[in-house]
Amino acid sequence: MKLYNFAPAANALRVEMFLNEKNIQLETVQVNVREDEIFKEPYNTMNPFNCVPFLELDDGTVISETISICRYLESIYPTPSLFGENSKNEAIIDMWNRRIELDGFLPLLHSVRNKTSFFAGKVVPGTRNKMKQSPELVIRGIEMFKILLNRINPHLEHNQFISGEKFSIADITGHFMLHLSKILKIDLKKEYVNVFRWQMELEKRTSNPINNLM
Ligand SMILES: N[C@@H](CCC(=O)N[C@@H](CS)C(=O)NCC(=O)O)C(=O)O
Repeated sequence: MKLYNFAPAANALRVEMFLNEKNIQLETVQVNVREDEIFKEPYNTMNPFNCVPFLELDDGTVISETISICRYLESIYPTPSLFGENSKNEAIIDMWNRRIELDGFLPLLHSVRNKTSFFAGKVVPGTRNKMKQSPELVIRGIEMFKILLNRINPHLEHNQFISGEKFSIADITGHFMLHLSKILKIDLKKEYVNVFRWQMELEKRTSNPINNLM
């Protein structure tokens, strides 16, 4: 099994944090998406969605999508469990992961891609075209994130982690959502104290791969 990744990319780092939490070592190939290697062969054929991360199994099957890769690895390396240990926990963790990913991580990802000049010509992940960056999408992404913040801030007053007492895949998604909010210079400390406390806790984890990038 081989993981195709690119260390600085947010989704690549999500998988890396998952591997660190489980202490899994995988053979990894760095695909430099910044230099468009992802559009060259064999990568273009392996993942025609032209994104990292993706996982190649020994029989040649390719699995892409961050959460799908992590789910597959969880089934092979079940402990510590990051997707839940029983039907109820699994559903609750999945619920939180979806809320964080759909209502926070993705809106902010689009804010960053529509704002930073680095992403001009690449506003949709895995594409190179003339689609224009849209300042309205930057604002909309931040507004959507704030709706989520207003919902999770009270929840985090009584819950150490987003899905309860145990760290899970939903916290990994949350960590990278909050990382994107830092890139956009959104201040959480004053208005969203519980989210800020959660952010500090996630940043301190030894599995946090962002610590190794600095
Ligand atoms: N839906 C995919 C998205 C993956 C994705 O957006 N990957 C980005 C890096 S964070 C990428 O490879 N972008 C390549 C590019 O736009 O050039 C997932 O969840 O894994």
